[in-house]
Amino acid sequence: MMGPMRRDARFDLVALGEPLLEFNQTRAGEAQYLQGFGGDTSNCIIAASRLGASTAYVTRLGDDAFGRAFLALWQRESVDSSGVRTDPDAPTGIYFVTHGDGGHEFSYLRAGSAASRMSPGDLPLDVIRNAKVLHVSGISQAISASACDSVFAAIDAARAAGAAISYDSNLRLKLWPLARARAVIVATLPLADWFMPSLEEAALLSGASETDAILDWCHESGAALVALKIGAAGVWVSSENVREHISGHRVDAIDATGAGDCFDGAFVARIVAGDDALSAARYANAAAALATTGYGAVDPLPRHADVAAFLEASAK
Ligand code: KDG
Repeated sequence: MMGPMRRDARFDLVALGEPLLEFNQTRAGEAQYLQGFGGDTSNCIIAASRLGASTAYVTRLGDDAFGRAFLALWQRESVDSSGVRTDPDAPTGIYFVTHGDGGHEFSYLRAGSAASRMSPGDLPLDVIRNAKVLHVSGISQAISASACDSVFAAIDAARAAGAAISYDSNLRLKLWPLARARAVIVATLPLADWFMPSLEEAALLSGASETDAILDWCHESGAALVALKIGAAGVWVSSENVREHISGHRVDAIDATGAGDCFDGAFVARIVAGDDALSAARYANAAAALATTGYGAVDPLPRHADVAAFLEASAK
């Protein structure tokens, strides 16, 4: 347990999921890997914290060097970890990122990890109920049945305490088959205030290929506000009243790992700061572009001054 527990104020954002130690290939085809940090919800919470939100993370770590490295990381990044449990009997998960013609690919060593042993009975409800926004993902739900149950229990507790829910489907077909993923994700959509899938995964989930049909499917499935992330081409924002495309920014992209998570954290940080959905998405779109300009999921996550300067320069 590290980091001060804020009892005086609610956390802007609490995220729940699995952190993974990252080994990121430095050059396609070569066997050199840079060690970093990943895990979609951990990336998201660090992005939000760097951009000025007050944050906390909920997970289970192994009682190992990698788990301790994460606790130190969150402390450096001002992410409260009083809701992080240590599991003496299971390891912290890891993943490798390799790069090829088709972009980046993830290979996991996470089966049986500490985070996959999360269960509704040992959730830190005090932290979850203290959130203005709870962020969860399809990966948090895919890693095990008890983690999936934990996500739904956390959503219930957060909503009952008045929190908004932010949700990224982050579809990983290495973790669960499409039919099960779709069933769980569709059950989650009506509970979420903001749904932030990538175009590729929303196409797979919906079975549609046109953007409008994909967005319609999201709303028909219960999503109130959708930010559909389309990589270098930017993002679509869609709700009952709005359907607008925000163009991508031209940057020298090195590694897109974690860019979608950065979008999520930036979007929520700006909404909590008072932006409307379109302004928050414009900001998050810029933050996510900057996140692609360095290696790894966490290192290149920008700070507010970086995003503000980038937005100002791109407005000229
Ligand atoms: O979005 C980036 C994440 O996918 C990466 O950090 C690893 O969380 C991860 C996963 O399970 O794919």
